[in-house]
Amino acid sequence: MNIVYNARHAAHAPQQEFFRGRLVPAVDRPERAAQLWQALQHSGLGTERPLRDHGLAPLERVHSPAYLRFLQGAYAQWQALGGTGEAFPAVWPVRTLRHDIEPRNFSGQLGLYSMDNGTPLTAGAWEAAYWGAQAALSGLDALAGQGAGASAYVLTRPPGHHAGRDFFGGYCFVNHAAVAAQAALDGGAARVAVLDLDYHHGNGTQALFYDRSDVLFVSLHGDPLTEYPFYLGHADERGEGAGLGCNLNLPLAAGTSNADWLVALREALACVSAYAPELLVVSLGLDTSADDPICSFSLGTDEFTAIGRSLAALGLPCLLVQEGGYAVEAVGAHLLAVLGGLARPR
Ligand code: OKP
Ligand code: ZN
Repeated sequence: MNIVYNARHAAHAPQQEFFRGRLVPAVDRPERAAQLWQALQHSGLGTERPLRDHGLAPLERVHSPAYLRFLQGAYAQWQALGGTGEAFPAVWPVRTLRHDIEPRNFSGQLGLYSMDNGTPLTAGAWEAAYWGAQAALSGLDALAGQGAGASAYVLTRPPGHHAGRDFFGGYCFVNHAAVAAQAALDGGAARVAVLDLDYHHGNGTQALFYDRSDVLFVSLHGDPLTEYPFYLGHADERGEGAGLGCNLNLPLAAGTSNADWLVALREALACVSAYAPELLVVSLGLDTSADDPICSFSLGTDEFTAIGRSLAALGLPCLLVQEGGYAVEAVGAHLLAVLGGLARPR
């Protein structure tokens, strides 16, 4: 098991986020990645691989240049206006409003390039997210030449799967899994599958590849009728144009039993297998656990182990990228269960 750790995740240390119109303690805190890293170090499960800088070009294959330019300078703009602490958007160009002109006003830009006010823009958000993408790319490098059963785990935060071509949201700024999937294609792969196991639907990843046949996106998640991100992730989203049939959403009601979750996992894996990708990227959210503070599935050690074992059974090169998982005291054990199942399938 190859492991790449983005230690610069800690540059993004939000204090607060909005929840139901009030500022509450931030959920995506550095402590959760520190716990994951600590668990890994005591596990003997993997070999750390170097974090290499691949520059901006692979990010530009997924995100718009204007968005990346905005993200890099956003906090400095906020400070120049006298802003302190985290910046939060407050106005958005919804239906009937224009997206084709970037406002000169910072609040206008912040709304243009975001999907919610639940994502604190900190001084270090860009640094953490940029190096998260570099970590995912480094994980991909580690897999090169290692053959079919090889796997790599990328430890980073903030998560990435809600970030779209030109917007942040859902704690995400750069879509690390999408950057890695696109880089694999650019490196010569014909087909890449992305399996999103986070509690929340990966709207950013889905949208990035929705009209393409070279990326299969399969996701198990809380039903958007009641769960964030609310506006994408329904079962009738099957892809469009050349991508028709290359998108599979398996929304599950909040409170879904572990048995039903595992049935959905089996369907997702069958879909991945049938697609015969050259690489599987897993958006590994651990916020599906029973003890997660903001989610409503009930997975435990047995189910996390089953995830690892079933991934191993696919026999595909597998790049796991960390997404959510907010039960700070428990996430380490959940991660080790997945990676243990993957390393020791029987
Ligand atoms: C990110 B990932 C709390 C409201 C919910 C969005 C949750 C983002 C989850 N302020 N905020 O998919 O784990
Ligand atoms: Zn999540």
